[in-house]
Amino acid sequence: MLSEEQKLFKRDGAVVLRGLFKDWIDVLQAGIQANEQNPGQWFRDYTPNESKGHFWADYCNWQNIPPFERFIKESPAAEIAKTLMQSAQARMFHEHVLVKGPGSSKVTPWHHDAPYYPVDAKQTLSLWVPLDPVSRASAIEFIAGSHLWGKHFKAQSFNGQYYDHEGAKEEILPDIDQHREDYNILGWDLQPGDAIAFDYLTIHGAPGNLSNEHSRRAVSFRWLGDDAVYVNRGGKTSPQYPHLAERLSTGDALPEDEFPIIA
Ligand SMILES: O=C(O)CCC(=O)C(=O)O
Repeated sequence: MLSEEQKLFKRDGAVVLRGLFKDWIDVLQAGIQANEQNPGQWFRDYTPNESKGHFWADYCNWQNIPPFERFIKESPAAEIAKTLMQSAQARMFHEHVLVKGPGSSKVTPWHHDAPYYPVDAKQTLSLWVPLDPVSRASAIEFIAGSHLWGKHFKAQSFNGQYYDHEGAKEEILPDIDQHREDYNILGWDLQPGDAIAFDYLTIHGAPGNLSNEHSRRAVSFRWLGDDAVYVNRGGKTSPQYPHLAERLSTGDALPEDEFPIIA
């Protein structure tokens, strides 16, 4: 099962999974609603000055949001992550809610996630699960094969600020939008029930939400494989986990209570 998807995930660093989460849409919608009603400490509105079409995000709340906890522990997500990562186990890193309201013009800039995470692993997978139909024009996009470039581009927030990591000499990401024809850019029309699996090193970005009728709600569930360890990046990370920096050093195993092995 999933052998074709496994090949594409390995080759392209991103693959679409069709219809595997149809039974989980109501659960995840309830999770987003609960998150919005009771935001966590890292809640961000990226569009505070907009009167409409807000882009908000929050993360690391799944242990306080029962529908997210249910999805993580009971849906096929962990087994799928394990299979695609070709890992003996799948560990939960965190969930990330990303909601663009109807007509939101806020673009998610091109980036890859690994440089700002306080973890290191060869086997990594984010499962981006949309809860609304997403047209190709509004779709999150991926640069095929960019996870194999051997690059760690300088970490940048969704607002364009660079992270200041001690001793880091990372390159700046090239201007992809000016040279789209130079890249193999992947993106898909999506329906609720579909998902996209991608590697933490795969470069990705998303346009605004071109639909004026509905939001573009998504939850990205971040998974880690067998070799995952903690990394102190010598500066702020995203997520931040300040308590981990106090008790862990680079190369230490991740604490099981906070980052449990699910499958
Ligand atoms: O949903 C988006 O706009 C971006 C998602 C993303 O960057 C991620 O899941 O890592």
